[in-house]
Formats: sequence, structure tokens, C-alpha cells
Amino acid sequence: MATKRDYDDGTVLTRQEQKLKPPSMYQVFLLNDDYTPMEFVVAIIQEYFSKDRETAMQIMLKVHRDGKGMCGVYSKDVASTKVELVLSHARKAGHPLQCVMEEV
Ligand code: TYC
Repeated sequence: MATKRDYDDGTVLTRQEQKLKPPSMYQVFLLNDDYTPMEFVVAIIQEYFSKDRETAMQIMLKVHRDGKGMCGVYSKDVASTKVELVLSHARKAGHPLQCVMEEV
């Protein structure tokens, strides 16, 4: 941003307020259903959300109990890619697993 010191022609330039906000982040959730095998969900959480087996098991059990569980928080592009990859993997395997993202 230029200031009066940079252009000393009598023009006063006032500093603009910073308007850039940090990009939104998105939580990625798995949703419960009655058909997807527990072991498949654990493997999905390990593969796509980089969790160890124990953490993946805890997340899967939370989804199973509460209907929904958070797997991670990512930028918009990364979150939507993870949702697409999980849904594609689940459909190819013939499971109705649902995966959604929500702005934080
Ligand atoms: N409820 C499923 C079952 O009993 C297991 C399950 C867990 C399914 C988590 C989906 O996101 C899910 N086989």
C-alpha cells in the first residue's frame, strides 16, 4: 500500500483495511447406516483420514452409536476430494456408506 511518503504530491492516501479472510475450513463426517460392515468403515477411516486402527475404531463406533462422526478438518478442495474418494470406494464395494462435509 502506497503512503503519502511514497508520492509526495500533496495527495493523502489512506491505508485500506485488510479485507482478506483466511479460507474456510470444512469438517468431513461419516454417517451411520444399517448395512456397511464395521470393518469396511474402519479401513476407510485409516486409508482416507490417516488414522491408526485404534482411532479409526473409536470414530467408527461413535458413528455407529451417534449417527455421525468427524474424521478430519480440511480446506474446501481437500475435504471435497476426500468425500468423493470415500463415496466412490464405498459404491464400488457395494456399500451405502455416506460421507459429507460441513463448513466449520
Ligand atoms: N451401523 C453399521 C453396522 O452395524 C456400521 C457402520 C458404522 C456403518 C459407521 C456406517 O459410517 C458408518 N454394520
